[in-house]
Amino acid sequence: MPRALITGVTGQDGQHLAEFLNAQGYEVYGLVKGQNNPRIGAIVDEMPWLNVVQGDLADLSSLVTAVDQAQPDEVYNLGAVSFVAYSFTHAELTGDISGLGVLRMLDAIRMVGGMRDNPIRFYQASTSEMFGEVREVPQTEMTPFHPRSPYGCAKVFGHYITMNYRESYGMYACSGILFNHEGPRRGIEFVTRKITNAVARIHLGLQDGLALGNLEAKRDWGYAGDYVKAMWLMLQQEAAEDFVIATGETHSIREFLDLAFAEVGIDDWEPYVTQDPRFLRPAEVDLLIGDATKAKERLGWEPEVSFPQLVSMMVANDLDLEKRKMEANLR
Ligand code: NAP
Ligand code: F7E
Repeated sequence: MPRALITGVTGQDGQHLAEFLNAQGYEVYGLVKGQNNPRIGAIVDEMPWLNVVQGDLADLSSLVTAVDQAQPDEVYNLGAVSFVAYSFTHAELTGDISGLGVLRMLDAIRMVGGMRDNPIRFYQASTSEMFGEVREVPQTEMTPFHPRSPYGCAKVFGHYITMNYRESYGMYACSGILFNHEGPRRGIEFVTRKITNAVARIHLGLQDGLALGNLEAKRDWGYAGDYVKAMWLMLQQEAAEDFVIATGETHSIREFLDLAFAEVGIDDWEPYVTQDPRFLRPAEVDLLIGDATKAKERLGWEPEVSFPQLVSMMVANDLDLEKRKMEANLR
């Protein structure tokens, strides 16, 4: 039975990946930080087969212990401070966890893996945010980086240190440069889920409106369930390489609003949406669109969920959740 260790298992991708690997027959270990992390209960209820190990990307010794306990064949480093807006106000923390945390995990793997016959394979969660102020359209594995946030800068470090450990020590270490991917498990702080949650609540009479920042930004949005399969495929290749994972389509926040409000029969969302400068960023990433040709040709990977299907799935999920909360309150 192959064994995998996932950092960031309480996050959106960590949950999808844990389920995917469990279905593939893996023994799955999930790294959870914090003395009394409130999210442990929820994931253990949902995934009783998950082996929880303690560890923090800020603490090398805890990572060594976790890797030693799990003895994984594959490590997926998904743990990060991942909210771009938050990274501007918590730049040092972001650099420490999303940047140096990658180095610590690579070192933990070298220390524990160095004592084994079969090497540990490593996946790093790189991001389209590294392209930032884009130098070409669409973006490929060869597009130069120009990050626009402390988060993007930290991820560039993580990306290059992964490449450096591959080149220096012959490690099977690779990065997936993933464009935005969403779904019902997306955190409420991200714009897609913020919108679908608000649409559901407005429809049910629980909320009057929605305050957003820059409506003109464009993103290449895919479905998280499709993207975790690409992470796994990257670790099944003969040699470690980096891949862009994207849909190849880009849509503005306005287009997302069009589709989300249409799901509850509202054609004109303007009366419900206000623009609030609090949600603008000191520097913005205006346009992202990825070219995943390499992943299609070499990994045989294709996204399956379309943009309209993604929006529809997220609104339906939030309607269901909010209705269940209302029913529970009436009981
Ligand atoms: P997420 O939902 O924000 O999850 C982040 C995870 O990191 C959480 O489980 C969190 O645990 C964990 N974490 C935070 N600080 C930690 C620390 N000090 N030690 C150990 N774990 C820590 O993010 P996601 O959307 O699933 O994304 C997964 C990864 O892919 C992240 O690295 C993200 O930067 C990257 N990425 C995401 C996207 C996207 O569109 N989703 C695109 C490209 C790259 P707690 O909940 O306990 O804090
Ligand atoms: O913002 C604009 C905002 O926070 C998307 C992370 O997973 O994907 C994610 O980063 C866009 C930006 O995601 C609001 O200014 C407008 O232009 O949903 P987001 P993100 O910044 O693209 C990348 C690939 C990652 O790697 C990250 O970890 O939407 N926007 N109004 C808003 N954004 C938010 N959050 N809230 C608003 O009210």
